[in-house]
Amino acid sequence: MSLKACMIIGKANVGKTLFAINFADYLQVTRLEIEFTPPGEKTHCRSLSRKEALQELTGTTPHQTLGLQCIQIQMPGLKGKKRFSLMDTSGLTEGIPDETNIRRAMAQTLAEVREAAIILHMIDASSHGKSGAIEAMGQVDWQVAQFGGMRKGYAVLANKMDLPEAAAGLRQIREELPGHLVLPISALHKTGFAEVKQFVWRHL
Ligand SMILES: Nc1nc2c(ncn2[C@@H]2O[C@H](COP(=O)(O)OP(=O)(O)OP(=O)(O)O)[C@@H](O)[C@H]2O)c(=O)[nH]1
Ligand SMILES: [Mg+2]
Repeated sequence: MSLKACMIIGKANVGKTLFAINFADYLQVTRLEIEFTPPGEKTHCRSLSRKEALQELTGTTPHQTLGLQCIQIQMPGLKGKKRFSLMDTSGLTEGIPDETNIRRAMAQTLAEVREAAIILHMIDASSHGKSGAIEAMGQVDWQVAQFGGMRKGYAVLANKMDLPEAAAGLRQIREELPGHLVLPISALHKTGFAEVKQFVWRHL
């Protein structure tokens, strides 16, 4: 039986990969055994230290991740351990991207959504609040929320809460997505992780 998947989904550059690496670290994974599945290709495994993973897999340019990257996790809790696969995915864009590789990776991400036991929908709260004026939430985030909201294991992660613009962004996200669980976090500083862990634990 394959492990239940906890999928991290969201637009490019919101911090999905940094979160996956740092959340694994928070859950006491010392070395990352990552299964890489580029779209249309076979899965291959690599073993990386946290430092190597941060250097190689995260970055400031959008679309750094172009495929599925699964980290197997044994989550320690009060009542023993629970195993699951933490699935990092390729970033989504508004509209259909021109580049074939990004298009294929996005299709691969969307195909996985149905299978996932848990969906962590990440939004960059700092860029969400930047405009000052009420800027309508993009179509992509809106649609992910509509789909995700029909299921139990769905939560929004409002990321980059360490940045000054993020407080306004968080308020805006909560206004735009009423009725959804929104957890504020900083993937960089590992804040809000206890709440995310609790949510994941409950839905496995
Ligand atoms: N200040 C701050 N920066 C962050 C945080 N999370 C991510 N970043 C930065 O945002 C950038 C993108 O992070 P990634 O984790 O590569 O983003 P991603 O969502 O995986 O991006 P794609 O793979 O391109 O879709 C990097 O420069 C990170 O250091 C955060 O909580 N706070
Ligand atoms: Mg990434």
